[in-house]
Amino acid sequence: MSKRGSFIVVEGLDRSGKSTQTALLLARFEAAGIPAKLLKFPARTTPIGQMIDSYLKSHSDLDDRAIHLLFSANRWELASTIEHLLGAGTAVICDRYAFSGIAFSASKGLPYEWCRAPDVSLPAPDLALFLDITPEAAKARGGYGEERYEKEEMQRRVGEIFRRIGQEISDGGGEGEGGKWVGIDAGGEKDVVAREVWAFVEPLARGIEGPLRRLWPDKLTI
Ligand code: Z5A
Ligand code: MG
Repeated sequence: MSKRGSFIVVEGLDRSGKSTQTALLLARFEAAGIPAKLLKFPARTTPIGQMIDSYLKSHSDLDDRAIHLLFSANRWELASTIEHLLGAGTAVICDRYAFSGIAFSASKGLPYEWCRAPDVSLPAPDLALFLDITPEAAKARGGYGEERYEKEEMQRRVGEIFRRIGQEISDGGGEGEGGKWVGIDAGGEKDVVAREVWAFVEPLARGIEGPLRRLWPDKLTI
């Protein structure tokens, strides 16, 4: 039976190096001759993504719940693309995913369970890598940008919720909760972090035999 592609998600705080590391990871796949596609959330070019982009740049205002649902809808509009790519044997690398959705909205005060609900049943990554960095070290990388959420106090709360998500996934053994969650020290040099990322990804890189799982299927009740 031919293998499906592996689904790798990279999460982390602002300036932790997600975009840097996902680009390096894509290059690793390409160098190894393994088909791979890099996606980024929010995907700002779709119609929903454009609304999100406008909100993040403070060109428009939205209710906290409305923007949360748009972030989730932005993932759902690409869910079938992810499935098709994986089914065709292409690895999918995501720069942020549903875990960012929960972490950022819950840190604004929305209930955690409510934040998770719209992402229940999305394609689950086989591996989620959390790039861990102190807000101080992140700030030293050129400071936060001008977009919403790019404030130190917000980033601290976001970090706490990411850790809760990771703990729950690890406590559940990863089964059905979206594969394995791994924290990586992202404070080192780019190539040092890249080597550590590859050490976790390499065993999955050439594909996976099991079926694609869904995020939090036990939360799906009829
Ligand atoms: N958001 C949400 O609320 N709900 C959701 O569902 C989703 C997202 C999906 C925009 O996301 C906002 O959307 C984000 C979360 C929210 N808000 N915040 N904050 P985004 O992904 O577009 O966010 P961003 O602003 O583009 O993040 P970022 O700044 O791109 O961070 P990064 O990708 O982790 O970092 P980087 O671009 O790779 O690196 C940043 C700088 O550090 C750059 O100059 C690098 O050259 C440098 N760098 C990278 N690695 C290193 C190392 N190892 N050493 C030294 N310097 C380094
Ligand atoms: Mg980025």
